[in-house]
Amino acid sequence: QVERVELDELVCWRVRTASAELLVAQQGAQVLSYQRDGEAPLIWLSEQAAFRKGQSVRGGVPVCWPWFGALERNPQAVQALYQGNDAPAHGLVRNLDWQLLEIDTREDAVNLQFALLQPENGLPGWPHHVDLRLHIHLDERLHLSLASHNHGDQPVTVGQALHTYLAVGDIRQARVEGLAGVHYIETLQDWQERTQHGDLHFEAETDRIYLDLPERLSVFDPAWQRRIHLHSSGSRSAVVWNPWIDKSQRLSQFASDAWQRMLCIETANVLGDTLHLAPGEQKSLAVSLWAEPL
Ligand code: TA6
Repeated sequence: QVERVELDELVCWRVRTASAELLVAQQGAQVLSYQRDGEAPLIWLSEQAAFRKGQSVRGGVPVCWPWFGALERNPQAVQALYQGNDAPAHGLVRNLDWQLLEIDTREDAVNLQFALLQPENGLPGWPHHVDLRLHIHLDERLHLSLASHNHGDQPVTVGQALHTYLAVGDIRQARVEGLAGVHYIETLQDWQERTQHGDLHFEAETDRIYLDLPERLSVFDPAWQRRIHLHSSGSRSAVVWNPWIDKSQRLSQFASDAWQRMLCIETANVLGDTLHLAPGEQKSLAVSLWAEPL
């Protein structure tokens, strides 16, 4: 079933199925946590998470839209649509109050539909009429789908990402599989373009944008004796991020050793893979997440 709960300043919804629990904040339609009974959590939430209006909660799946990261790192077509002054990191919608439009519960599945129905004149500094909906479908997997619907009379170009914080037993033992041969942008080395050789393992801060991705990736998580699977659609790019020690201590809501237990794999439309919507057009960015024991 679905229950409304308040965590500090935020209205949240706790979802129970026969075998799993999910927590989502109405602010930003941000999934906060997800765990199947008897298993390790799949989605990571910071032990120091703060639930404040207007502030992104550290962890879960923040929605980055209508740009990813720093606006000036986005293609010109994305930058041109914003006329505001200070462009916040990761766009304009993750700290806004969305609406829960629909709850549909069945014995072993739940559907939630959140929406950010913008006024005709769009968002502050972003005067374009595009409606956003986040569809959460929970069965034996977690399915997230972000639909953008252009109700304006002009085409728009959007950068976006489902900024998924996965929980892992120990990042130093983890491996991301499925990236061999894939090109990526090394954002920590002047955004140089490189090619991935073999599985990705972690021994320092990692912040890479992978391009021309396959639809399926997996995370070998031996510390928790499992493999996490991600199956995306509507996306050919993804950001892989772990802050490691120093960066995590410069970020909000990050306990000193928490970097060891999280890994962001962010299903995205960024750089050459940005989203183009003609007037009237709707497109979705989606990812399905599940884990299997080794
Ligand atoms: O997705 C990686 C990233 O862009 C990192 O560079 C870091 O900034 C992270 O997102 C978190 O950003 P936030 O604004 O949520 O603290």
